[in-house]
Order: sequence, then C-alpha cells, then structure tokens
Amino acid sequence: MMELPVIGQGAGEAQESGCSTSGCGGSSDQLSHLPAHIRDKVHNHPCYSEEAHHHYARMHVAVAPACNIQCHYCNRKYDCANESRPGVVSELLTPDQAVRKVMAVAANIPQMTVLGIAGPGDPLANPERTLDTFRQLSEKAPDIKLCVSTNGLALPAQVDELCKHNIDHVTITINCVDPDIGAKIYPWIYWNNRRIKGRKGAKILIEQQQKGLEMLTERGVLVKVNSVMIPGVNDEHLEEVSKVVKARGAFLHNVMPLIAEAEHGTFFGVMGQRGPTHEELQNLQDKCAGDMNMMRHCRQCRADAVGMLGEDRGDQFTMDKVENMEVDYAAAMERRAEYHATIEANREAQKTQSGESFIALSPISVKKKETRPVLMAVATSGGGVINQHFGHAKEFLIYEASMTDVRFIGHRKVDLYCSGGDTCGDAESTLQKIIRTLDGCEAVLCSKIGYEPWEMLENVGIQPNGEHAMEPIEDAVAAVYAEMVEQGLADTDKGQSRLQVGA
Ligand code: CLF
Ligand code: SF4
Repeated sequence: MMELPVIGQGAGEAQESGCSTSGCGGSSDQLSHLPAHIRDKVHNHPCYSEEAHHHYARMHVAVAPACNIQCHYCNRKYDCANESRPGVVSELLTPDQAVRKVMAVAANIPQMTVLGIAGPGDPLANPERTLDTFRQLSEKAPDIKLCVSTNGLALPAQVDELCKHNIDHVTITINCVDPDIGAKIYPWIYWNNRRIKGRKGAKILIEQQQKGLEMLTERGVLVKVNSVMIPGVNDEHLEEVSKVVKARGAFLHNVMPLIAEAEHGTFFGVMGQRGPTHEELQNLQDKCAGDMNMMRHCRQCRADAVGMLGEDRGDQFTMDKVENMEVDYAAAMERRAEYHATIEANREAQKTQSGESFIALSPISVKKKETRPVLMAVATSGGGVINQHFGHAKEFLIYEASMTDVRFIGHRKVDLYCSGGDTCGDAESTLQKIIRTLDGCEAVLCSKIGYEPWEMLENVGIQPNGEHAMEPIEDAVAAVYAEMVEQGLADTDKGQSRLQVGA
C-alpha cells in the first residue's frame, strides 16, 4: 500500500486507517440498507457519512455575499450560521478566483472530495455567482462532488439549475415548520422585491423550504436538513421538524447548537439567548433519531473552511498564495484517484479488524449483564485512529460504549492546553476548562499525556489512557470498556462520575 502523508496538525501524528461506526445514522454502515448508487454518493462525503469524515476533507468557497432573509442568530459581518461558526470570511471570491482556489486545494489536499458553497450569505440569493462557480467546476474538476447549503427561500426557483450542474447534495436549514415559531427566529424575509415581516414572512419561507425539499428528492438529489437548536424557542418543536422533513424525503438531519455571543452583535447574542448544553443537544438528537438518520459530527464550519472537518487550512490557500501555484489538474486527478484507492483499501482492512473487538465483549456480556453505558473522549487528528497527544487536542470526539455497541455521539471543542512558548503559564486554568468540557466522560483516550493533566483527570474521576495509540478508535473504546466491565466500573449500581474541577 502506498504511504499516506500526514493530515493532522502534528507531524507524524496522523496515519490513515479506518473504523466502522455503529449507532451513528450518518455512517456508511448504517446506510447499508440503501441502494448502491446512494451509498456511492455518500461514501466519501465527509458530512453525509460520519465514517468518511475521518478520512476525507471538504472545502467551501465564499462567493455568495448577499442574503434574502434575516435570522436572529446572524450578523452579516459574520459567517452564515447555516454552515459556519461566527467569524468574518477572510476573502470574498469571484467565481473565477473560487475555481482557481478549488483546483489548487484539490491538487494539494488529496483527501478533499467535496466543494461546498455555504455563504457567507445565502448561495441561492446569489444565483449567478454560485451557479457560475458550479458550472466551471463540473467541467474542470469532474472528480469533485458539488454541494450547496441554503436557507431554502429561493430553492424552488433554482432546483432545475442545480440539477443541470450535477449538484446532488443540498442542505436546507429548516428551523421550524410552524410560522409562529418562525416569527421568533426570522424578523423578515425579502420576497418578490418586498420585505415581509413576522409570521407572514416565516410562513412563506417554510412553504418554500418544504416545496424545495420535495422537488429535490423527486429528482434524486440527497437533501440534508440543518436545524439550529434554540432553547425555549424551537427546541421542543424540532422533533416535529424531523418527522416532517423525513416524510418529505430528507436523507439526514443535522441538529446544531445555537452559537450566540453578545460580541457577535446578533439579536440572540445581544438579548442573552443561550445555546443548548451538550446534554440537551444529545437528548434532542437521540429523540429525533427515532425518525431520522442524524448527523452528529458537524463542526459548524466557516463559509471559507478548507480541510478535514474540525481543522482549517484556509490560511495556506489565500488568493495571493493560490495565484502563485502552478496546477496540472490532470496529473493531480491521477494522484487523487490513487490516494483515494489507498484510503478505501485501509478502510476495508480496518472494518474487518473492527468486527473482532465486539467479539471480545461477548463472553463478558454473558457474565455481566448489569452494566451501564460509559462516555469516553478521544483525541485524534484524523484517520479514525487514536493518534493525538492530549495537550495538542483542539477537540475531543465523544463515544458512548455499551455492551452492544460503540456509538459516536459528538465532539467537544477545547482550548489548546499546550501551545508551547509563553502561553504555558496559563496552562492550569486552561486545563481546568478542558476538564470541565469533558464533563460526563469517564475515560480519555489519546496517544500520549503529560503527568500533570494525568493527575488532574484522575482526581476528577476521568481515567486517562495512552495505551491504544494508533489503534482504530472504536476498537480502542471497546477494549477500554471491556476492562471497565471486568473491573466492575461500568456496573449499573456504580454511578457515573461527576466533575469537581478546581475552585
Ligand atoms: Fe459544506 Fe455543508 Fe456541503 Fe458539508 S459543511 S456545504 S454539507 S460540504 Fe458539514 Fe460543515 Fe456541518 Fe455543513 S460539517 S457545517 S454539515
Ligand atoms: Fe445569515 Fe445565513 Fe440566516 Fe442569511 S440565511 S441571515 S446569511 S444565517
């Protein structure tokens, strides 16, 4: 097998491998009941397949500045919250610049399989710029999947154009199907050259979203629905949204937490509207999961994000750098195809290996029936393996292990504990914050960990574990769970630890 280059932040940390994912609706394995042509469509899409996001990257090009609605969680100076976390886009691109940038990234990041347009405004409120970019790319870079994210208002009018350009993944942000709730989220929409406020505007938006969703699914386009969970506004309503969009053919539902800070200058931020806790988000995702495939690995990316989900390599591909890159795209396509074949071979090999980890649990399950599920945090820089130092992790993936499966349930962002140099003086308080972020977890799996964090984690009842470096994540989580079961640490009558971090 060809050797794969490093894809994470730390040299030598990331090696390609794979993991089979159980329990996450977004995984390819979970989608094995679907027809082959649909499985093929999602197999290497890092958003539509949870498993694929360990191996493949996406990029966004910020070609769409205008928007046709106002959301209470958005400030035009910041990225579209449909598909991004707050933060201005670095550069607004013309379609020609965007195409050049995509080809440069594809030639340099062979994991990049998907190009998405997701802002900074609404792509379909800027149809010429968006469609020109897609049209050029479908000709010049035919090995890249095209993807778009929209609020849905202009969608019915653009469905046929999107289909012409081979766009077969569309995300619609649908926060409600009830106009009274919509009026609390959308102060106005711009429709037929008029600003329409309140309930009336929300009703039109909802009708257009539902119509667009149906039109796309009738044409065989895969539709993902994103919903922003806003506690006290639409949180209790989103189960209903999940049912409705599934009935109309949506493929995947991505319930994302509201991001609202006063400094973003958004209505919700300024009004002190809070976002959901990790627990509230997970509970809602679990409730919706009864009706729908759920996405749990969304990173709420910027509208100009580049790289694996959770990383941003945008500063390596600013237009001044891209203009100086010579790209032989035909040669790059050949290299990419070879690289993808190697990833796929490794994914297959790892799947065979992963099946064996659960066999190890079977004899224990006969003896130990009274066990409870356990949450574990994992440090990884990609490839589906435990390959990151605790101190280098910018986020942890959270898995729930039980006697029946290992389930991916989300990720939690953290402040970097060890950034080296002068910032280390603040390490203790940063470490305390990280430990708070891991609330509810009972083990942390990483490639290495220092003595100080080890001790602090142990003191609050989280077991650090560096014994499974470079092993597939799910195998490692299953192995640690098996040990906990054997030691009686996962017995039903042994409660989950609660954190007592510092003062
Ligand atoms: Fe981009 Fe969105 Fe396509 Fe993915 S992102 S347009 S479907 S290629 Fe993905 Fe980013 Fe979440 Fe979006 S992690 S914000 S779901
Ligand atoms: Fe902002 Fe996106 Fe909402 Fe438009 S659709 S207001 S850009 S979050």
